[in-house]
Amino acid sequence: MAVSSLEEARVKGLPSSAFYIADFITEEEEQMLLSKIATAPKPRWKQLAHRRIQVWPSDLSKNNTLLDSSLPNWLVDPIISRMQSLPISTTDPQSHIFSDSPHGAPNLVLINEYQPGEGIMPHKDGVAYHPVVCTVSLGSSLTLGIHGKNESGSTESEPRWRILQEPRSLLITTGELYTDFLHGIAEITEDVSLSPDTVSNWDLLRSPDRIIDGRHQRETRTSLTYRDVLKVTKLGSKFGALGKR
Ligand SMILES: O=C(O)CCC(=O)C(=O)O
Repeated sequence: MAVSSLEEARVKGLPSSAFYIADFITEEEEQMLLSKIATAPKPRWKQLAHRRIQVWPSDLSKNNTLLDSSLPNWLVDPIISRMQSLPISTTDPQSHIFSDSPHGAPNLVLINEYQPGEGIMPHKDGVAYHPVVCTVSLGSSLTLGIHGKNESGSTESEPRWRILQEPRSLLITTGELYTDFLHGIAEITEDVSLSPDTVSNWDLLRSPDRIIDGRHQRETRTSLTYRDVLKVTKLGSKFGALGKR
């Protein structure tokens, strides 16, 4: 990780705020994570129409509540520890991206796996979470589209901005980008028309030279999205209350 504060990783030209760090994890760490994901028990995978997912430590209940439980170590170290050691600005070395979140750290990890041609419709992440999303990408690059709404209130079909997420990178979205805009991944096998003019984080990429004629052919891409769920319930406290009757 070559930056000493998030400020150095800010994606310019976007609504506030996005940060992109190309080499957030090493190749060995990427392989470790891919192998943990691949060897997770089969029922962990949920097959959706256009991707498959794992949710750690568990799905949210209907009212957006997480059952209190720790994340496995391989999802904490190195990723969460590294996020927490990265100051937002060097003038305040104690502050990090989850300093102001209710639990001071993410407590939910959603793992998405996309084959070429798969994606996710433009959406907002909603009110269940503190408005910070940290996404670590594994395996392949693809672009995340940032969409606005048109005058009639419907989602714009074409993204206003695109962010290229390389393997081993960290992308953080927060603020207006979280609350006012939608994000999605187009269901295509190749990202095209990639250039400094069309990719918001071009100057922060590790390997812009791997994009030939503005094109990038997708391979299997896995993402780990880290969030802090606002409502957490302890099962133990419920049993405790019953026990006292
Ligand atoms: O895979 C990604 O980078 C995006 C995932 C996403 O938008 C979501 O989980 O809500």
